[in-house]
Amino acid sequence: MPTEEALRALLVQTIPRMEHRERGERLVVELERLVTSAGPEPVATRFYSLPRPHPGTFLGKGNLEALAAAVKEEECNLVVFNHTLSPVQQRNLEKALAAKVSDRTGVILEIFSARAQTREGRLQVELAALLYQQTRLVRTWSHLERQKGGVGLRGGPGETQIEIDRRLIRERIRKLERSLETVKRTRKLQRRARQEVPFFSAALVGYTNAGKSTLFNRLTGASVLAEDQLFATLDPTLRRIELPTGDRIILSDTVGFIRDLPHQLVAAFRATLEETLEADLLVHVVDLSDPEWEEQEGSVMETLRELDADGKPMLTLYNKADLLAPDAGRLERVQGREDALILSAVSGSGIDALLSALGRAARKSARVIHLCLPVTDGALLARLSQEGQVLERRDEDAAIHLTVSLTPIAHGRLEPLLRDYLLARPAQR
Ligand SMILES: Nc1nc2c(ncn2[C@@H]2O[C@H](COP(=O)(O)OP(=O)(O)OP(=O)(O)O)[C@@H](O)[C@H]2O)c(=O)[nH]1
Ligand SMILES: [Mg+2]
Repeated sequence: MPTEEALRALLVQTIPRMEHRERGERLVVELERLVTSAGPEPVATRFYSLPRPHPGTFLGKGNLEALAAAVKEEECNLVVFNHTLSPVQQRNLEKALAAKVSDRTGVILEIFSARAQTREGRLQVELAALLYQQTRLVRTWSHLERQKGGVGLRGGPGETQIEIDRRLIRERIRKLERSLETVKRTRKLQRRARQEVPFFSAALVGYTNAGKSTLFNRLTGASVLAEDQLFATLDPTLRRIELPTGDRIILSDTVGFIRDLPHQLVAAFRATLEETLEADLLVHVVDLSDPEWEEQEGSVMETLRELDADGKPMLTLYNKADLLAPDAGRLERVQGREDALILSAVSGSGIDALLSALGRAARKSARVIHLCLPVTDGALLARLSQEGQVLERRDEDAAIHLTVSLTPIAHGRLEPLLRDYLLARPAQR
């Protein structure tokens, strides 16, 4: 068994007919980056024209022979299919090719398991890997072994070993689900605490590598890992920022999406994603410089639909404009779209317009109320300035006139306490 550093990967892309080669090549660019992000070195690619996958070996006989020869010729010990393989196909291919075989989901799981930082993240990734593993009991190349607490499957298990492994996996899944429940309960408490925060919240979402973290860092002055790697970010991060208008908002950065996101991953990450998506506004970052930008934008929308977050207010950012020629056709295509901006997180062009748009969105959602409080009610005054933003204050002998901006959530919470003091409009001097 080769060590991880020595993994040389041969990539396989099938296309319905050879005329589709161009699209196939674009899809392989993404697979190459996925494989590199996971560790192995992609050394070569082979395209096969395949109208329909073969149930047993995915590729038909002729193509399989050609692939086996390519594996030898390129001295590869790992073959990665840019498709979903059934457990049976994966096993048969490993035999026929005398190399490790992985599909796209396997690669994505590898990256996630290497990246997960928080306890919840690690539990979710392990759960996703086990749900995937449960159906096949063939390792991709290292996961479960590398993970602390993994069940440590041995390669090429015999029948009885498979039975034992199945049981171990089932037990481990149950245990993980219980641990995740505990973590989730804790997070729920934290979330309630967060909802006390009186600020408008915006969540960055988008395809992996679109530039979310780069933008997040530019806007918040944080230094979240931003890299030319797929799934650089895994765990959500939140920061408070103050807009030039003085409006304060909460911005979050989170895991990127990818086309055909393995459903085990969506399921495992559902809780985290849903929580992030509870924001008042989704800021969808699209890499306009990527030839696949439209497909990527579409698959993000699809994932949002799966998570029931597609109805949320959304601002779309067409990023990496600095990489496009000023007369690029796609700039024209997105120019003037409603609720959309063209910008560059790296050069900074368009950032001012983004800040204004965020300010407008924050103000639009805010409830501005006018109050006349008795000076004796210090406690209520304190809560108002804690949970809202006091825009105006005028002190009189026995009363304080206030204009306060509240988020819808804070408004709902404070409304019963304020009822007696509300004014329809600011009091006249
Ligand atoms: N030229 C250019 N490069 C950019 C721009 N924005 C981001 N990048 C680059 O794109 C790569 C990915 O950026 P990230 O910010 O890590 O992307 P992300 O969306 O957070 O990606 P994940 O966390 O992997 O989902 C990095 O190499 C950035 O430097 C931009 O406006 N112009
Ligand atoms: Mg990121």
